[in-house]
Amino acid sequence: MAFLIPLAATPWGAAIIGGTVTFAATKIIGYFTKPPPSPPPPPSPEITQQELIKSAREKLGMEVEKQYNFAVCGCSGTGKSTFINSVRGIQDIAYNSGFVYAIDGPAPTGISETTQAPARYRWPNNVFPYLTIWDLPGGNTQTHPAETYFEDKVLYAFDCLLLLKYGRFTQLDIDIYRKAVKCNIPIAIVMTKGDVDIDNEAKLRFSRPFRKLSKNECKILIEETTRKLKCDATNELVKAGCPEPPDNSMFVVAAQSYRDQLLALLEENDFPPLETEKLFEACSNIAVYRRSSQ
Ligand SMILES: Nc1nc2c(ncn2[C@@H]2O[C@H](COP(=O)(O)OP(=O)(O)O)[C@@H](O)[C@H]2O)c(=O)[nH]1
Ligand SMILES: [Mg+2]
Repeated sequence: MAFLIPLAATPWGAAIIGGTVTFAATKIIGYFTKPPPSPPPPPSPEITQQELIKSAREKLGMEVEKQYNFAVCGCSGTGKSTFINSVRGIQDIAYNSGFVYAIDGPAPTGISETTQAPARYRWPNNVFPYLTIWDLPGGNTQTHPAETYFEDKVLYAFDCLLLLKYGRFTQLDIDIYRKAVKCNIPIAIVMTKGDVDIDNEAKLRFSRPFRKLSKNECKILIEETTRKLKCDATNELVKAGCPEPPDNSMFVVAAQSYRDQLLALLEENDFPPLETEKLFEACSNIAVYRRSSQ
């Protein structure tokens, strides 16, 4: 698990393939209870580790020596804020003028992207005291220009990028992917709202919604739709001239179902969380592995 960079681009790919970073899910809870042993490695020979630390601090107020940091990026409406709430077991709240930000509180959904700044969140009850997850604004706007997005948001200083996608990749998504691969920054391609795609597919193929299918029909439909979504994403990236993403760097998720499962609200006939937990495990594995193996 956790091979989030095409192997040709990583000097430590072989070690990962050897299985040294495949940990049991239950161990993740122990990962982020200690500060990282070292800062993230520099992304290129032109940027030193000290410069990385300084840029992260100056541009985002991000202390990379004290915390692991995951970035959730992708264009507006892909479900970034919902995902960030869901993995922390927090209910969504619609943005309104009375909203008060709290680091362990909800990321508001439906916020106007043009006014949004990168926002950091932690887990409630200090579950992961040394992990911060960042809600990044969608780019390609006057405030967040696409050309310099990767550098402006210091994406090379994060432990892992989660590139959320619903529908087609935007040019900015493709640029982020390309730069992440070039700089050896772990990047996961996350296809959100899997429940919507799979339900649509159920109606198309069976003229019935997903919840009306048999267990076996559900299983087959999930497998085939997941495969198709990953195949489409791969084709899009390759067509755009990017390296082919490894299969285990792509995840189809249903974040709201994952939250329901965490909160013991998921019922037998509800839509399953798909690969949400697998994604979180993979990001955690790679983050800890990179910081420990310098
Ligand atoms: N069905 C479904 N809808 C989702 C899911 N995740 C997000 N959404 C919906 O997608 C819309 C945009 O979500 P939001 O988190 O605000 O997107 P953001 O702009 O990327 O932060 C909201 O109406 C969410 O309720 C999901 O897993 N399944
Ligand atoms: Mg949002």
